[in-house]
Amino acid sequence: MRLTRYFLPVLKENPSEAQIVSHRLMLRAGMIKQAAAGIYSWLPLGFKVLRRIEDIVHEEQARAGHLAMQMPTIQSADLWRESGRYDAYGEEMLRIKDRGGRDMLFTPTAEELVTDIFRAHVGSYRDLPLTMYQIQWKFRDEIRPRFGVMRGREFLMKDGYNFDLTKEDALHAYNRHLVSYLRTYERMGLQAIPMRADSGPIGGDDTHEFLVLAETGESEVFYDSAVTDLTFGDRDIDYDDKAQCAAIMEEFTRLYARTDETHDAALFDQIPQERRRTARGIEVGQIFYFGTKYSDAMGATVQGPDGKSVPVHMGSHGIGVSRLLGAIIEASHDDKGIIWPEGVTPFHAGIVNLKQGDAEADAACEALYADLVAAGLEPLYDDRDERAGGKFATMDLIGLPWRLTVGPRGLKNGVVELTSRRTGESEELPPAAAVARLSDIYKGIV
Ligand code: P5A
Repeated sequence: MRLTRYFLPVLKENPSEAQIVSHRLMLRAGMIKQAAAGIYSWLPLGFKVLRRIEDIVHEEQARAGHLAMQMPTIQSADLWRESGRYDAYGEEMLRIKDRGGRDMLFTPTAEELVTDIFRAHVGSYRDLPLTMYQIQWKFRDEIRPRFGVMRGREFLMKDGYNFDLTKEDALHAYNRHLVSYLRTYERMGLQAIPMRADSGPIGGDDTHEFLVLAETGESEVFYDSAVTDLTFGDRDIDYDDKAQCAAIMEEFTRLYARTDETHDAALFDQIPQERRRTARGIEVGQIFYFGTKYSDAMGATVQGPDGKSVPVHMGSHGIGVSRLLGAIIEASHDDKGIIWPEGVTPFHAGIVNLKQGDAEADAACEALYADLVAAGLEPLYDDRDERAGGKFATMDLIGLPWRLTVGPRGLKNGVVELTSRRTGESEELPPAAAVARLSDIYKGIV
């Protein structure tokens, strides 16, 4: 992409309405624009990152054997009356009437709708286990929408639902989700710690939230500092292997890590003092096992191996897809702007032409651009007729992890400069070597 053809409405000044750095940077980098309180338009740069996050979520869900599907945003109130949540959900639910006077709503979550699909089509234990998920816009009329995409009213969620014959199978689905989420967040350059939490309006007793530690986080958390030493890394996972998933679950939830809702001061005090941590975190996901809560209420049963009809065991599992942009920026920025992890960056590298209009510099940039594209990478070429300082400031603000700087002086020696956004370190390389280096960096990511 060439910057002169792109839509990147960067702001020079700090927007006064933004209280936290991720909100400020998303507005300044021209990623989002508020449409109404807690409701945002996603401009091209923001939308690109959103898509990258969705892609990672889809890939990891597929790996875990979960099936992608899509349910509508507008639902009939009738299903929600069956589960009892139409009244219970309260003011957070956006209620709508259609022209026939029928009660409708904008989905805040989709346990009822997916259970309705299940009961219509599945009758036998032989069709289990089944996990379906979607990535879909949700609406929750939050009392205090704030911090940009972090607490929106309209927000994008990955929501998955498992159906199993037994509690044991459903707990395997729970563990499988935990494992797949650990992988998902690590690919985005995040450490998200599973913490014991409260289930709220979704229900059930077993639930973990995934928290990214950040001073601006809305949740107060208590944990044993040893949990931050755990990394998922590049493990070979067989998602059907119950014992393997259970072992990983145990490894990542053994140590004390809880949100304030489930905090137990007496237990916490048993951790050696130097490892006790109280901090703040951003909730980027939550998994639930709620047994037969919805299948009982809505009559979602299957015939078991003995011919008897039994309600299915269920759980639901969410990832805050749009919130993740905020969480990633909170975790990865400096005073110049965003620093995207390679896994989610909107463009893989920026090309800065120090002397636009100079025949040699222009030709070198065009050649670099073509070579990067041929290597399967997506560059953003700043081809504006602007001074170098302004170009660098834009690249730093929008946070591409790698920058190639091309100017007449370097070209005279046959080199361009490759700079890491994270460390600020630069290296002079012949253009072909720079392309090879970037291909190498993105191997396994692109
Ligand atoms: C699980 C999937 C559920 O709704 N039902 C379907 C379950 N869980 S949840 O914890 O309530 O939401 C899942 C994730 O969505 C994000 N989230 C939000 N993101 C932005 N703005 C909001 N107002 C908002 N509310 C929830 C969180 O990341 C949460 O973990």
